Amino acid sequence: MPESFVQHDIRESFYSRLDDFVARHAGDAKSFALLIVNINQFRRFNTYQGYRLADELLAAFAAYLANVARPQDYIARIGNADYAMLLPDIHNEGHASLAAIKLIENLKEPLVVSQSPYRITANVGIALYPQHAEDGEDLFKCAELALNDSRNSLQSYSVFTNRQQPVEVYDWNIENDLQKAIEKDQFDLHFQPQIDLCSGRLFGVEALIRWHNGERGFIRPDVFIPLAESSGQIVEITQWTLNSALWFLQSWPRELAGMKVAVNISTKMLSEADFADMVANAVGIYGVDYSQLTLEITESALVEDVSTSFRILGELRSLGLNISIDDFGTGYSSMSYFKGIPATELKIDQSFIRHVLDNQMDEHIVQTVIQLANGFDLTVVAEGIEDQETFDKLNQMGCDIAQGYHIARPMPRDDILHWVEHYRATHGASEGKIETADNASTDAAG
Ligand code: G
Ligand code: G
Ligand code: MN
Repeated sequence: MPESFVQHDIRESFYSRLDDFVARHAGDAKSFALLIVNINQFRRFNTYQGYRLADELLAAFAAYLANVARPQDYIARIGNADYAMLLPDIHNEGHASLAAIKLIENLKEPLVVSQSPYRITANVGIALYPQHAEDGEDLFKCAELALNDSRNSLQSYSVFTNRQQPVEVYDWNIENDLQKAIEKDQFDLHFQPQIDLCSGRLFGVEALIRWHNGERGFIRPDVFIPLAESSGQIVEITQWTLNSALWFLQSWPRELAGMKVAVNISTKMLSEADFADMVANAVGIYGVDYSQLTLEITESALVEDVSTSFRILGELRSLGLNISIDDFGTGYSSMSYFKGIPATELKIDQSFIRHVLDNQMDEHIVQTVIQLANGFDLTVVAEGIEDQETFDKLNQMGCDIAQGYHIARPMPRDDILHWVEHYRATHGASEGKIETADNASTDAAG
């Protein structure tokens, strides 16, 4: 039996094998690599396809690893969706990276499970003996840190570097804590107002998720959303966000009825077959009007898989929902998409708004996007407005809606209700000038 035959080892026997490897390589300047390979979305596969198929997937994956490995490599399953590989005679990072690239590239061919093809992706963390650590336990830690780094940075593999060490978040089982956050209700929505540039009327609010973890304090969504995306937990989080936003909408005081709430929707949700049903169900439960809910999808998500995203968004659009293209200008979408874009709104990315006063190129881009939006009958929103001059400039350029710290920061539910009350009482007299004195309310995570 070649060593690369996959042993469904418990962790302990892997650790002793790792120690053997270290003992065998100690002193004679020979090096080897430890790779930890994690199957993405395995938990979801288990949930949706059932454990029988999941077990077959594991068997197919193990066979796959054995097939790409050399005879002298050792492979073991060390966790639910984790495999470790010990690769002798790997002398440097480049050599180890090549092994990881080979493994990842060949996975582009779908695995056949129960006669059906399944596309599997994996992340790989790499550590080298003796360069990164001189004992098994530390080497294992380095490979785990590299694996986390690869997931956080959305790269398919990562080689351990010292910079991965001090950052606490790498050393943290964030998935576990995310699960607890869902169960223990640690998420909160903050709301940032959007106003009509021309009339000054309140247009709606954007809901932004906040996570307060008891031990680690506030964790930014740009840290945990990508992790939730790769673990599959994004589905539950999106469900939570939609429900909370709709609950908020339904609880508006009567005079605010008709206000819109915008929810950010992760790219990953567009590949959920039942996403449109999920949204329709949630709207049904709260009895709000479809036209009061806006789904914000980043432009880059939209162009990743145009036919799928257009189809799903078209479905949602036909229900009467608003679809906003977020971070517009950063996704390199082709002008030809505009003919069929199932959207109602464009949000010009903050990076263009920031320099609209002092950079002519950005001014041109903003003006072009406004014209484009007008031509296709889309509402155009500028986000990231931080001063009155920018606000005035955008108004003069014909932009419809404004959002940004200059108007107000995202704030908790009770604060936004007060803010809106105050705003409505005063904005009539302010003639397009935004009063900033009263909206000092700060966003805890912002
Ligand atoms: O609030 P700000 O730091 O708050 O948000 C950072 C990023 O996180 C933005 O890109 C924003 O779109 C995204 N984001 C905020 N709330 C949510 C949410 O509920 N779901 C998803 N998918 N992304 C969110
Ligand atoms: O990707 P998306 O457009 O959803 O991101 C919204 C993000 O922009 C949130 O993190 C929100 O807190 C932030 N934001 C909102 N207004 C401003 C602003 O005026 N300036 C800056 N720097 N960030 C802002
Ligand atoms: Mn947004």
